[in-house]
Amino acid sequence: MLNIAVRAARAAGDIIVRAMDRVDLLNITVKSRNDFVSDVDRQAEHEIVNILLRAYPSHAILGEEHGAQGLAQSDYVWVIDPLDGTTNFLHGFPQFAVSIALFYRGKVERGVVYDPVRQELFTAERGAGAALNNRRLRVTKQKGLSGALLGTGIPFKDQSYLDPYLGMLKALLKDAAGIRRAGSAALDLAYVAAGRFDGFWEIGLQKWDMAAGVLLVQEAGGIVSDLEGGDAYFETGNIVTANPKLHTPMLELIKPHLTEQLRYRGG
Ligand code: 2AM
Ligand code: CA
Repeated sequence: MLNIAVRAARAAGDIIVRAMDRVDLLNITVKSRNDFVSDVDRQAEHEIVNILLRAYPSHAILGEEHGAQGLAQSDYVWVIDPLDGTTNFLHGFPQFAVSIALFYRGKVERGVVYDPVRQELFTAERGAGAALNNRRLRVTKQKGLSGALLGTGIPFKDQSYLDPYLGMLKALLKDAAGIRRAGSAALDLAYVAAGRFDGFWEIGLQKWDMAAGVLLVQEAGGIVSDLEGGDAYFETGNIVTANPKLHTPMLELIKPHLTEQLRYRGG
């Protein structure tokens, strides 16, 4: 199943790369405020869905552009972001990726994040580790925030998150060596798995932005949680992730800035 996911991710990557130098000719639709989708997102997802369903006709699909299909009929669900970092892509800023995850009975079992510009293929299989171009990945051993390089995403959609977010940013900035906002959550998570980032946090993500990256981090020995340290990151869309030594210090600095809206109220 990982091989099929890799084949689909590479095929989507080819479509994206071919379109890179003619972005100005693309048909771009605004889905909602600051949310863009292009023909490339749609074509790439179409290709991924075709490859997956040809191999596994009974599996369900949840895609950023495609929507949900067959969720009630199958224990297997493919969660797809055909182009994570669409805004970057549309600006020719070379930081975007294809993200494909396979859930079995609600748990992520396989994950692929593919950066078609650098041709970096990040793969993870539950219990079998994470890899970059077939080389085993491990999170960093960075102990505290001092000297740490963190990734983040700035809330772009729901402005009510902005003030609490800026409080967190300020608190984490004080000690960290640096904070980067690169624009693709899937790649940010892959970078935590690869030890390029010591940690990463973001508010307001979708399941398809995170699913494959979450498994990459976990299989590389990292910790993934929601803003309160619980495991409701898919439900809330809010995620804090780091190596095991840095995760708690990050949560401690985030906690004072939580608002009611940012707390998990589900069961
Ligand atoms: P996307 O490009 O696939 O939408 C950037 O902060 C991260 O948030 C990216 O992974 C981006 O994925 C995701 N994201 C989700 N919703 C978004 C939106 N409405 N606008 C911009 N980025 C969004
Ligand atoms: Ca996305």
